[in-house]
Amino acid sequence: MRAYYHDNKDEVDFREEHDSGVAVSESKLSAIGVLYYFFDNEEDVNGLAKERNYKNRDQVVLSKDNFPGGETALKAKLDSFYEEHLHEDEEIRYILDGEGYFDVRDDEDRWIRTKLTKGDLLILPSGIYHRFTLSQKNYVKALRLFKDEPKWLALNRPADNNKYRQEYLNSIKV
Ligand code: KMT
Ligand code: NI
Repeated sequence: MRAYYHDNKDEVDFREEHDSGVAVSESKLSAIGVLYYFFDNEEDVNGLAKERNYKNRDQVVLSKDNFPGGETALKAKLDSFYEEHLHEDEEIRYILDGEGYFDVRDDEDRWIRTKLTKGDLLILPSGIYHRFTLSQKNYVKALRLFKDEPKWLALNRPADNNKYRQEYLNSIKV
């Protein structure tokens, strides 16, 4: 995992690195409720999931070559992941293969880009604004773990009055 401030120049291709050159530490991430782990095996992922009371999961493959519905469907999916949004539950993402970027908003509303590769695991708190994109490798295989039923609901920004958004903001106050 590598984390840094996004250069905010993504008019051309959001799958590029967009590294502003300013690195972001794991402790900065944890201060905004984003937790990072590295696990080289799924057993350890299962352990963490159990500890945090996760009950559901699925596996997602995003790839140009074998996405159901082909490239047009993949493009639509990726566009929706890249729309800034939040979820009402905490979620774990574990990269099994390939790579991708999770962008999360910091406490001053700046984009932090995290580049995740095989073995990287990120916990996103409920209520955080974020977005996802593939890198130029155009391939990721990931586990998505959910506390309860998989909630596909993505609330696009603005969702500022949402209860979980409010709770999130309170949780990161210093
Ligand atoms: C999300 O929450 O935005 C996602 O799960 C994106 C795809 S997971 C590789
Ligand atoms: Ni999301």
